Amino acid sequence: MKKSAVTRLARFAAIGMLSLAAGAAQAATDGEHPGTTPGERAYKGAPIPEHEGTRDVLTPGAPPLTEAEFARAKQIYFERCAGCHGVLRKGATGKPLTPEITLGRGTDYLKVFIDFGSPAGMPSWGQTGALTADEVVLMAKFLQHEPPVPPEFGMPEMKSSWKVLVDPEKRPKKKMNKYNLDNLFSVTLRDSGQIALVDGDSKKIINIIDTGYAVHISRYSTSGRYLFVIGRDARINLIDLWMPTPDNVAEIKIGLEARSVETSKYKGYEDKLAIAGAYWPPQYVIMNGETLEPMKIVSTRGMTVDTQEYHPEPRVAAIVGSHEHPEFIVNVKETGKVLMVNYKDVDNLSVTTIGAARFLHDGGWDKTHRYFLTAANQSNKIAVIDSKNRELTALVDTHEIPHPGRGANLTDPEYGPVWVTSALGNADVTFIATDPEKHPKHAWKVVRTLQGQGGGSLFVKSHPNSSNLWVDTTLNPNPAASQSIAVFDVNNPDKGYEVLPIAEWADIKGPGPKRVVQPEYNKAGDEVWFSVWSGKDEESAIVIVDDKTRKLKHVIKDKRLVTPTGKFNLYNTVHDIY
Ligand code: DHE
Repeated sequence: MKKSAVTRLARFAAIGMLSLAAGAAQAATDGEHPGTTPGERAYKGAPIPEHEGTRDVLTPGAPPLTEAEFARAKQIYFERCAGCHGVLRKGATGKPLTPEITLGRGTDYLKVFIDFGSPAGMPSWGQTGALTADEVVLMAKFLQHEPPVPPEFGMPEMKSSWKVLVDPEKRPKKKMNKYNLDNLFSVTLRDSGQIALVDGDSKKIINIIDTGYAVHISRYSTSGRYLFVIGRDARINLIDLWMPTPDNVAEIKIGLEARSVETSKYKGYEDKLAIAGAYWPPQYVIMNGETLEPMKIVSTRGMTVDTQEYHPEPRVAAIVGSHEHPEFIVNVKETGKVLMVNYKDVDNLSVTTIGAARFLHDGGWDKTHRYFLTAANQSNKIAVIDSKNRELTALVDTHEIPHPGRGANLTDPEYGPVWVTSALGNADVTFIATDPEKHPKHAWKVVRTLQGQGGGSLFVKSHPNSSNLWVDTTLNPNPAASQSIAVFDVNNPDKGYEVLPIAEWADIKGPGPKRVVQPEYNKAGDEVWFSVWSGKDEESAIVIVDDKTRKLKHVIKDKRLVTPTGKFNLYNTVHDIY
């Protein structure tokens, strides 16, 4: 077949959301392979924004595809596969799928693989009905062609997407509302591409604000005045919390796909700068903290920490703002490198590159805010980065797929200050000692491993004013676990956990997975908020538990709360309290 470069400015058809309900509906025959639950499929195959203007190439020797078939296969790939295999199919948490591999395997082999998946975590797309038999064959053919390459997204594209909706000089000079902003919650409404601003005191929704597609996380400026929200489509919204009704004042797209945003926390730079990291193109962008004006774009392409091979698509994962230096600390997933980006001179950035371990994902600070503990989740390690001395302090081995979110800090009765993570791949709740001064013998070692309700955990949380450690099991295949929360007494960790029936307390009628996700404290540390995350067209809720009594305190239900997932309390997020 002659090589014809088929260049299209085709837009992807609007990509249907991979709603959790669809994931749950596929639950039927996951028996083919344990460990890849509908929830995990929804998690790893989360909605991917449309990628416009890819350069499509039909490859000699690969099975012929019509233009329409190629476009359909491309959409399925971005929607279901790119999260694990990467946009360029070079491999990430999933294996590489480039033509020099796939052409040799051929259609029949690839078909079986897509249909039945693998125990290593590749979902059984055919058997579970996520893909029809024809779509399985289509994908087996598509994977033998060169991967369509989305365009780069540089300064011209960013500037054309950048809007200042309210000029800084026209914004309020003082707070124009009566809300207790310290106890504000920004709630991700994932599948509606919005956030709900909720008053933590009254539990009332203050505003529902349009943000990016498949919105992901929120972070605040250090003064607590501004809220930054990033969508998976790499759109960032800047929200002014001083307005009579807080709302958008600026927005920008910093790529085609992204997950992380953070602001400058070092003294003298408060509210000055923001940073966002993209999955595609693989890059980070430093912006003006008041207007989102893009100032500096830096690609993360480069060599992997272990084999020192070039990787064309190292995606930017978690980003934290250093308290020790004017620096952003940037996780680069596929190369396994942590970049300490010094923003003192944005035009001449100095960056310290620390080799950690591949597949860096999420993470958070120890209680002193000096050490950044972050999961290299598909390497089953936690990297400990010393933000003061700018070095790798330790690589701590854990079991399958640690997933901390930002983790939880607490004082273990025997080992002193510890940072805790749970895991996607098992029931481990892992305590890593974090005090090299008073507990040098234990520092940076796993000192305690409790057993939670099971695998499929995404987030843990505690609070300095609490004696509880909360562990979700959002993606566990057993609804009894995915619809409840486990809570440990930090003063008596070996006593085991209590299970609270959070989804039952929400009292949501009708179908839907009702997954309980991400505990988040209020400012006082006496309430814990949980999302009860159901399908896009089903009812969801936020359940609030009294931290002392562990009894139900309040349920927020509102038809505007569409697929609530992450919740970010202003005071705790600004001060890195978890
Ligand atoms: Fe997230 C944090 C990436 C799927 C809810 N998620 C993060 C971070 C990264 C990330 C890199 C850390 C950001 C930071 O701290 O700067 N998430 C990804 C993915 O690549 C993945 C696996 C699949 C995808 O394609 O997006 C993914 N994430 C999900 C979900 O399906 C979740 C459960 C529901 C949703 O809203 O999409 C989800 N991720 C979250 C939440 C946080 C997060 C709530 C922030 C936790 C916190 O407390 O800071």
